[in-house]
Amino acid sequence: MGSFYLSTPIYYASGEPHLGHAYTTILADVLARYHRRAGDDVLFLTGTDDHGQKIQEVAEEQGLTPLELCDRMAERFQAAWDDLGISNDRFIRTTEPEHKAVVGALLERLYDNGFIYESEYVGWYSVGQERYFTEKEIGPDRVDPIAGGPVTKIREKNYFFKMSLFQDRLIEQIEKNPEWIVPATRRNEVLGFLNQPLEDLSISRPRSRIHWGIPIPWDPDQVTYVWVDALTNYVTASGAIDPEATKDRRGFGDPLPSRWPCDVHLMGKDIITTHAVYWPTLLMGANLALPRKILAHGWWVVGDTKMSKSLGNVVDPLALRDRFGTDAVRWYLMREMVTGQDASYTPERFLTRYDELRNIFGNLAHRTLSMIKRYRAGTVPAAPSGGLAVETAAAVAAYRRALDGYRLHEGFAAAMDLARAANGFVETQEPWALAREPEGADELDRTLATLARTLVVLACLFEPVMPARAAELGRRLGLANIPLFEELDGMDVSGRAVRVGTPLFPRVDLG
Ligand code: ME8
Repeated sequence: MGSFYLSTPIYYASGEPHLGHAYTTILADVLARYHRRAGDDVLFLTGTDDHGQKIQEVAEEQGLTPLELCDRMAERFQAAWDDLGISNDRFIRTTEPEHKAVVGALLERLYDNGFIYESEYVGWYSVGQERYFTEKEIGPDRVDPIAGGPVTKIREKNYFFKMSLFQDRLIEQIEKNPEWIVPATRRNEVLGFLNQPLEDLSISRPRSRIHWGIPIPWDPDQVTYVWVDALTNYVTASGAIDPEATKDRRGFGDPLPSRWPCDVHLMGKDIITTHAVYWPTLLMGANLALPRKILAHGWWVVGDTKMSKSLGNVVDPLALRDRFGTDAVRWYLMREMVTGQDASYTPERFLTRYDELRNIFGNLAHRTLSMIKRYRAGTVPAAPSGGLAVETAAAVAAYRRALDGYRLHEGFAAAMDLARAANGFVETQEPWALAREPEGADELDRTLATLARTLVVLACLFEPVMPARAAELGRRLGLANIPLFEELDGMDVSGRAVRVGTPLFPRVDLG
């Protein structure tokens, strides 16, 4: 039992929510639910990144004010997260007054600590990535090296943060804490980046060029660089900086009760540098603790539009929700991607993963509930468990090890293996044969009690990834709530009235 604070990136309010955003947010949701089930007091943060040139431009194109665009998109993101069963505790927007005050306070703190100076910037700016790139990074074709978009040469007055001063401290932090940036490929990538001298970071833009941002407190002709603004959301939501207390620059020395530092920042590999270099050095400059972990996952590649006989050319798994249900899509995304690596969506793999749900977990639930109904009038027999104890304990331990180590795919594979083992147990016990012999009654009681108990354990293990289906299974087993991990040991389900219902994962007509 403890507390657990985790974040997703705040997504640009310039575009519609898509599969990539959904993946990170579901990943965070699974971890949040897992930690709640482990008894932790969880703060799960997501939101939108409302400022910057890109938003300003898209709003202009659409004939809206930037705030109108952001309001509209924040609603779209929130609706998308409701549809996907996301249980975030807070949805932050960088246009909130509290956030603007915290950004101002953080900048003043850096200024007071002597880490900010004014200078001229000459460089190549990508609006797509909202960042500058060096001559070397853009190469001879002069395109942004991440998405290949255009870059523009800019010469202007900016404020700079003395990021270069923190290079050695950052390298030491990464080297001394091998699990700080995961997976290891990303950690090596960041260390590689730090092989070259770290430059200072431009943290403002002239208001004459970009008006849509947070003014620099001591120079309102400049607005805060959108990444500094955006990254600070993690501190705003934690309550570590009280904007009221900092107005007169008091309160800095007295840490407020807060959720800072964050336990894990989740993101895609595209934004590892901003999170693993800019952000920690800014925190160092402001005397704030570093986040405990930075996890950058891989890409979903949905490029393969190969036609599939079964699902047509559905190239976005989110579109499969209508037919297969939200939980099946969440299952696919979490089970299929090796956390950290890239994965390619194909309809064939989706169907394979759905069949796994239907034939193993769904089948176990259906046959167990049906047998309790048929042989014991729908009441779980009062009998000690008679098997599967070793398999259950091993599955729960493997699952918890995997989720604690952010290997979600492995944890859910362990849970599915337990369902597989339970189906094997049904085959060896042959409850239908026991039901025919009067002397088989005790063994049948033990068998059904064991299976019912295993289903409760599975509801607990699958709840983080499939909250709606797990809750439904819990209700059919007569449970008001799905138990926490600590409640699983010695849990008694005997005497509960069960309900069979329709299959949890029905056969889907693909015609
Ligand atoms: O970068 N596969 O916002 P953004 C997996 N506002 N994940 C993907 C993905 C894909 N194909 N495409 C996008 C920003 N993502 C900034 C963040 S945070 C202080 C500011 C996910 O709307 C992934 O999490 O471009 C990636 O990092 C994020 O969306 C980028 O979202």
